[in-house]
Amino acid sequence: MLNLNERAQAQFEKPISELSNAEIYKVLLDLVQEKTNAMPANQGKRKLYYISAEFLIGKLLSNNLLNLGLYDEVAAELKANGTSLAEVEEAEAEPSLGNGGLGRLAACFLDSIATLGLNGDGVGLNYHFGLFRQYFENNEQSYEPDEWLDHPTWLNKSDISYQVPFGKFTLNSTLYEINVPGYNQGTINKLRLFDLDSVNPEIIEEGSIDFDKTDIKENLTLFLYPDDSDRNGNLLRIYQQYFMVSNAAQLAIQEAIERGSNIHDLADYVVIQINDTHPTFVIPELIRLLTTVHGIDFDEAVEITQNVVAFTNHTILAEALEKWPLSDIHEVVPEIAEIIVALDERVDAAFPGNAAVAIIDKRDTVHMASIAIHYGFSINGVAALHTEILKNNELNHFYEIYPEKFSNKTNGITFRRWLMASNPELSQFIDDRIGTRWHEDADLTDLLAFENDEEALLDLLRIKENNKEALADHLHRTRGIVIDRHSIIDVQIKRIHEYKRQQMLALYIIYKYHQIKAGHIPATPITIIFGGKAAPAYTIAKDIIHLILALSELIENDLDVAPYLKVVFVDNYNVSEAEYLIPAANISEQISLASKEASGTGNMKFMLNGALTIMTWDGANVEIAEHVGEENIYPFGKSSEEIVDLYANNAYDPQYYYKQERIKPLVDFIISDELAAYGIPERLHRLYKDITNKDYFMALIDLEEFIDVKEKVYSEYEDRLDWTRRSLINIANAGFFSADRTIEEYNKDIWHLEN
Ligand code: GPU
Repeated sequence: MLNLNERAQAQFEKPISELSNAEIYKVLLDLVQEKTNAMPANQGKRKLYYISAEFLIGKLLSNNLLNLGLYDEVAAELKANGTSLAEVEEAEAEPSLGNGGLGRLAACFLDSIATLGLNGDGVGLNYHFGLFRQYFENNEQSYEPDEWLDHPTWLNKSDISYQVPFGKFTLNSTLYEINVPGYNQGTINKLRLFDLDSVNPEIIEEGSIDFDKTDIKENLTLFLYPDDSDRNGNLLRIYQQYFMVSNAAQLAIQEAIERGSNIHDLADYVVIQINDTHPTFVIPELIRLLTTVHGIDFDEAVEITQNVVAFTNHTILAEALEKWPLSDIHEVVPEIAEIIVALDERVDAAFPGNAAVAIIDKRDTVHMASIAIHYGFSINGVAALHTEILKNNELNHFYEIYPEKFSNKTNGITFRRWLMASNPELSQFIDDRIGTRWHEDADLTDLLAFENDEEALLDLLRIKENNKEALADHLHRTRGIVIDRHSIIDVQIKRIHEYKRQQMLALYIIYKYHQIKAGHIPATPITIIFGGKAAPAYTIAKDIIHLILALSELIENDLDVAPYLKVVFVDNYNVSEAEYLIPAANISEQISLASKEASGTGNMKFMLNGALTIMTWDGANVEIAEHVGEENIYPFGKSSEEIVDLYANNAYDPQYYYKQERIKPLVDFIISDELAAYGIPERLHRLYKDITNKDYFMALIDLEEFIDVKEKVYSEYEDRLDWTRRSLINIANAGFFSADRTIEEYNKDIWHLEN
């Protein structure tokens, strides 16, 4: 017995039934912290440091209770006292430490690393306000600081602190830690977040997320990805990155020495995985520490570092492959700039004339991925197709030199959060049919035996209906949004970016709107839900949000259409919103331009929760299709080879597609008078011009096929039992996409941690 009432009395002098959600949350937070603080850390000679600019961990209460085996008991005690975990969790603030798939992947990985009993911690920064809190005003995206630290958190302040020597001053760090208990493991790892005491929220301008970018001592850990569209923004990002990795490197070396390393053998004690290029400065920083603090000569320091660092690439988008002017790095940390110059000279000597693999280019720009590939021992992509594109196209020049460094690690998701905690009814359905072994091995294929079991299918259908009901209640309670709980729930949730093609779905909405106007009424009403943030400096992405919000309002006000079609844009989309949306979805939109989405992980979460996927041949969608079979998924669109060729030959012409009979009216509608009543002409005209003249991410190229496949999907939804049968097949084949499988592969091929 946990005796929550005794704890409530001791803490608040009241029984549970008289406490607010925030008070009950505090009782449970303290209970879990007591337990995990007392648990031993995973052990092992070699330790992994997973360094990442983001950790999108989500709320932790349910997940921690689940992993500690306390979930059912707490749920029962709360129920006996007239409340529930879902209600209590409303009082928990979601940590604002991440932004997208890369950050969520890091969070799933921490859960799996702990669950597999491996010795590995996450290392990052403790952002006080995260990216930003998104809200909508006049159908536009607006910003406010996300004040998650104002609420009780899972952070433990440690007594670990390091000095980080920038060129012009030195800063002292403070380390905060969050316990990461594995599922049924009895041990913990940690997420270690560095901060500094001098950070000052007062410098943020009232009612905005703007602040003085030059005031490093006060701004360093205020925000994740501060605007870098000017030089001061660039410098701030370099300050942040160096602060993160200098702390991480000092921590890793100190702990290795404590475990017995003599530094020469550091690689036997430490492996560092860098999550994309943001932590790449850890390479010159290790070399700096080894040479200046630990007395190792330069050549050996390079060799040691090379055996410690491994790199994961998450994108082929040029804009996301980080490059910094050497002069900026020199301004922030001259010593690191000098080491980079020395590393570049070695590359030059080894591969004379091979400009494609240079670290510093002719314009004195430093290519971070080049440092990571030359001076790390491993580079991996995040889905099979993505890794092939890296090897054959994007990073081909490196692949030619170092074929042995390349490997694929298809992403995965933790089933603890994305099924057991967020969809307890489905989880119970599975337990009742195939037992609980899948909790350990993620193998759900025994469910296939129920493919034609009508009772099971009806049960599954009922669970989806319940989750839709819960979503409808949630949207109503939190935002006053009313959706038809019996409508088809069709969802696209992810960062807003042209390559993900939210604008293509918006064009389909225009198509459907006109169809309904013309009297083609859908058999079942349709609710299309978007969620996601646009980078504040990304104008077209903000224009796309505006288009969708304007369309949503137009349709809402059109009494001919509103009963059959609703468009919802969920503001401030985050992990907690995803936990409502994904279990409720019938349709998963995975419609990126082929070759551009490195993997996707939302696609896996929808599949696991029984949504059917509309997909392009991109990222991990390709592997999802292989696992579920093409009868159980809806592919469309050009192949990645075709797209790669079009770019190589500069051969895409949006005008050609724009002029097609079915497409032109849809695109023209963006600048119609009807829509203008809800829109801002400047934004809509800019978007129209972009789509018709540039359309860099080719929204028009697949649009006709997309319309056809969407019509097919909606019509096939009408056979509920067959739809649910295919939903079951999707769930049954999701096992491959468990992050435990991914982490086992990382460990076997890259990390070699014992357990
Ligand atoms: N991704 Br690079 C991000 O979320 N942020 C980034 O800065 C970069 C990549 C995503 C990819 O877009 C997505 O395809 C992938 O599934 C995810 O990383 C995790 O690998």
